[in-house]
Amino acid sequence: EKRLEIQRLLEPTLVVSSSAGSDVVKGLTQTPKSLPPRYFYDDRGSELFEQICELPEYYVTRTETAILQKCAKEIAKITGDCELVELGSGSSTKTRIILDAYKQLGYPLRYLPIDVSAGMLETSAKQLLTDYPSLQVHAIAGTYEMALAQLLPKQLPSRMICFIGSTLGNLNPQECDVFLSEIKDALQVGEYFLLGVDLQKPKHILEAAYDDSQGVTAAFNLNMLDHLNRRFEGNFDTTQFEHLAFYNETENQIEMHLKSMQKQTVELRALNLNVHFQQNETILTEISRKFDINIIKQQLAAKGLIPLDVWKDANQWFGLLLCQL
Ligand code: AVI
Repeated sequence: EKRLEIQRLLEPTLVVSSSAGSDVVKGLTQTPKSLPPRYFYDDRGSELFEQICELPEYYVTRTETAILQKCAKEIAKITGDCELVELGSGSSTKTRIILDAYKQLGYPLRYLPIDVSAGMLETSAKQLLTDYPSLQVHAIAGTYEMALAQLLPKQLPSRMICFIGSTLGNLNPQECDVFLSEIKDALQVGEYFLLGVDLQKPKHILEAAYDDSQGVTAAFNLNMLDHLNRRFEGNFDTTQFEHLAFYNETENQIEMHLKSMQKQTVELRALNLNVHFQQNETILTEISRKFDINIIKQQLAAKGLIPLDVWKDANQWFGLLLCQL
């Protein structure tokens, strides 16, 4: 019997439909300029993100991993036999901790990873199949909205949607609200939502995490321009842009920008678009919100996603919430 299925909801290369890239046009023609963070994650960007996760300054992955190691078994006991849907699965490294917990309790393993990087999705799915001989994987290459709207009926008694790594922080408050509604709509009553959120902490720790000394985060940020060049026949010159990251204490969010080092015009041929930049003009490429655990609990509860348990590290830098609809 077949243990791996890959469903592709995204066009693999260049623009094919007229709506592809409309978010890029919108972001680059408004003031101030911005780009959707999902354009970080082509195959190269996903690799760079994996490197970020290993950086000494990037405490996020390490902290969440330690929390998962402590509570995964408890999570598996609470949910019982259930299949795991993961949004933004990437390399699925942390997911292994969760899979191990279900395996130890003797539950069958069924995993539905969802990611925009098809390359990363396929590589990690194949690796998982080798390491977990009884695992079934149904991988979906697509955006969260597409994938959540098309989830197949579950094959195990329950289902848990995992959204770990604090990717929720990359959505603005309005997008966050829409996203939580989509989660709610994708779940049936009694099913689970596991959410990892990065919490507020001193500015110098946050700024170091998003502007590391080895320049990996800078390369990750600049790779978005290379990705747009490939995808939309663009001519961004990445040596003419600079990585910028700072903590906005009013909004409780890291902001990452790309700053134009000179006055210049960039063309994206496939989008029929010319973009003018003033010297020092920036493109906002990402916000990374840092949460207050009580506020996020209330927002989840307001959607009917009832927080059952919260786990934190000793520093209270990161929170993991298990919710039930
Ligand atoms: C994926 N996401 C949660 C990361 C973050 O920390 O906001 C993306 C990232 N950007 C720069 N470094 C990491």
